[in-house]
Amino acid sequence: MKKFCTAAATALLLLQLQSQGQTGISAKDSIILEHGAHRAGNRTDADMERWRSLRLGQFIHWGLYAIPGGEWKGKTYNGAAEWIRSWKEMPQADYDNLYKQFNPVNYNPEQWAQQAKDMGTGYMIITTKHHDGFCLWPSKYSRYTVAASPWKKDIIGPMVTAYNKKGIDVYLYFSIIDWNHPDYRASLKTPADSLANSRFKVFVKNQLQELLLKYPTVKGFWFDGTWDDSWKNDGAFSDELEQYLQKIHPGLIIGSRLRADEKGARHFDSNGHLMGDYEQGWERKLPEKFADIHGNDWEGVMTIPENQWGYNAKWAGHIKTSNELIEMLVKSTSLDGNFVINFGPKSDGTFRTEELQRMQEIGQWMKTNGAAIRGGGYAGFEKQDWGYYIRKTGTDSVFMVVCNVPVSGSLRVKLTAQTTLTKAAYLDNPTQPLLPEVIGKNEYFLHLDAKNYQTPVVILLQTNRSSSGDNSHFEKAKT
Ligand code: FHN
Repeated sequence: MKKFCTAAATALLLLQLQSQGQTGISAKDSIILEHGAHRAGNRTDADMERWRSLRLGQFIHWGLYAIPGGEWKGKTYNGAAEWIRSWKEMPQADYDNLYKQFNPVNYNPEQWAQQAKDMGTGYMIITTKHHDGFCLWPSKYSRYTVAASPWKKDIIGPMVTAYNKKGIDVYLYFSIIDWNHPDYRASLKTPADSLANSRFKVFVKNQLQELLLKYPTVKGFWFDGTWDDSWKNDGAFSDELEQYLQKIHPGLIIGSRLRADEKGARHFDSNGHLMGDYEQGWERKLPEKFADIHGNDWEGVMTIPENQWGYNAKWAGHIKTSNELIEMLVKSTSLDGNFVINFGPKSDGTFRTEELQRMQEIGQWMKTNGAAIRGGGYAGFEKQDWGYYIRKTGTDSVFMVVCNVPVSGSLRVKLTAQTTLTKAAYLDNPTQPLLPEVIGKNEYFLHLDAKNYQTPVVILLQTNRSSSGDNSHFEKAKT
């Protein structure tokens, strides 16, 4: 039977959430949760403001799975390369011995950081430990680490230093699932399982604390592998863990994948409120419209092929082009979200050609148009078929990112009531005239130059939000 909400603090939180329209659950139907959401609305501190402003991220999945690269003994694994250990054709003992071959002699963190910088990346996420349990840092709590490999050295430290030097923030991916750890249990069926799980929780906490102490400049954790029963049925622990980590590392950013509430609800608690600092459920998909994000900070993570995160020698199926990825970045920004593109380096420490090409092409576009992305967000205008509006947050400057140029070359610009257009200009060529045709009080046509656009074209609009609807400046300009 549901317990009805009586506690003053819970009621206050609920009222705040309801007034912000973040929940479809009325106060009457809300239940008391000890381990549900602890905050109404988004974080407003400087760390979170920065995360929100960066918009473009680079995800790197790197680990032992890069060695087989989706193949074992001449056979091709159809799943995601980083899951190959779970394939029946690959004996687990063979996988668990791959660390003896991990020797990325061409690993050059400074070059990686430069490439990421050139792509326009504001932050990066690196897999410190994926589901296989292999640690890319020399953890004192595990023997299954880089220290035991022929490479011997830390991978993470030099990466954090190199990226930070280029002004790129670093986030640490950490999988709770750990196939290598003797105490990891997906579910707890016996008292012995529960004992093992208790030891495992201490191990997890120790490793996370170790990572924060070793790499104090990191900005947050990116948790994964939190869907097993053993984890999601222990909301008290993940709650305590999140609070502990944010206490020892103030400002630390943690998405919604870490926690479950005491009823096993993940991401959103049983009252429908987001747990964690941003919504982390957008994996290989993006929200369609602004209403889908319910006012929450969010981040989408995307693979270049269909579903490969770690290195797979044979990419199959549709491989996203740079323009597709740019459009996803633009769409995410226009919906107040961050967009993170995944790369899976080879086992020698280099990137495949297709990935390098995308980094360069996206970088080229960002060099000219990055001003529309960084610090951009939802504009509040009705979406049009040509693409996406992005507002330079807190200003009257709005970018139009045109991803589909109509055959007519005419772009309808529809602003909200009381908003008029005062100026329109190409972002890459502000002196070239772009005179709006006034078709209504708050409606215009912009006529693009007839040319073959190879990448999304960006137009910067200056708007006046408290206007009387006077468009005479354009009429004058036309005569
Ligand atoms: O199983 C993993 C997968 O390998 C990859 O790491 C992605 C990244 O978001 N997360 C998991 C699936 O949700």
